[in-house]
Amino acid sequence: MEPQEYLSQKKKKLEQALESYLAREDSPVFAAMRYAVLDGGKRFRPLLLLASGEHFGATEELLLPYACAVEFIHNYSLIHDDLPIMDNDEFRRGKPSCHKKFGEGLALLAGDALLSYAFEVLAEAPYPGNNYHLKEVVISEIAKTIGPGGMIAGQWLDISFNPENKKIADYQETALKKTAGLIRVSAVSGARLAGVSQPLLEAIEKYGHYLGLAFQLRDDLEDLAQDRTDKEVFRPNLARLLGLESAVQLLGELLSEAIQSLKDSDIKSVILEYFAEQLKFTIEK
Ligand code: GRG
Repeated sequence: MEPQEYLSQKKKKLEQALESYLAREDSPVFAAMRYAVLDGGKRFRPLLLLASGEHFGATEELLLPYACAVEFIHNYSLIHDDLPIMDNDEFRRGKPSCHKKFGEGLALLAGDALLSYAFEVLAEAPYPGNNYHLKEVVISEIAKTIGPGGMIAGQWLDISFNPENKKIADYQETALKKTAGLIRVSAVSGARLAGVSQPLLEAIEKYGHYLGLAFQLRDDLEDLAQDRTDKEVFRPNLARLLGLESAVQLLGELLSEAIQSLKDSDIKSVILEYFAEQLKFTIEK
């Protein structure tokens, strides 16, 4: 099956599952959660989790709750990042951001609620065969990736960033923690739930690492190309530091590394390769 067709089928299933989780209550908090999560979003991370897991033989039924949890976590981070006290963005996915629609208090709570709901979904998720331990490891890895040493640390680096004397490594540390971690752990969680061997897990982890770094650099490139970086001059943007052409070159290298990580371990998945191909960036002349 072509990657586009596979991904569009999976996206439909994912949207149904997200809607069903979020239909639980008719409260203001759930309304704000639904507004933020549904009706938009590429679903890059949950689709990656599904594709990685299914490639190694896990079932969609097993993987879907984990995929939804990852998307809830991602949306919590977007709601909080958009708040005036953070990035102060009035729009998200082409519509008013959650706090513009519902007010800051309710948006803050909707973000909190999505985070805790994600862990409720994870706690109640099925586990492969009789291997409960795999589920524990997956939940623990997700928690570490988004916690005080992971995404939260990355967001702090981001909002306290001062570009003076900063090196490429500083930008990459921020990107790694803030953005790449959740992408890496999505790819790894799918494979782990499928019960793959340690060498294959390491290959998927490397693939997710490079894919995640590429994802952030591509976002930086889009900001730079569309001249959206002025207001964020004190937020890290590696593409601005490197300049457009060098950044595009680095992006190509990161994506090649991601694909190479699969090839080195003989992981033949056109779908996983397609995730990398989607992140390619060409300079319009
Ligand atoms: C506030 C705790 C906390 C964390 C925030 C991920 C993050 C950390 C902030 C989001 C802001 C941002 C621009 C991050 C860079 C990563 C990125 C491009 C996120 C947008 O993800 P997409 O493109 O969005 O997958 P969709 O709408 O497709 O889901």
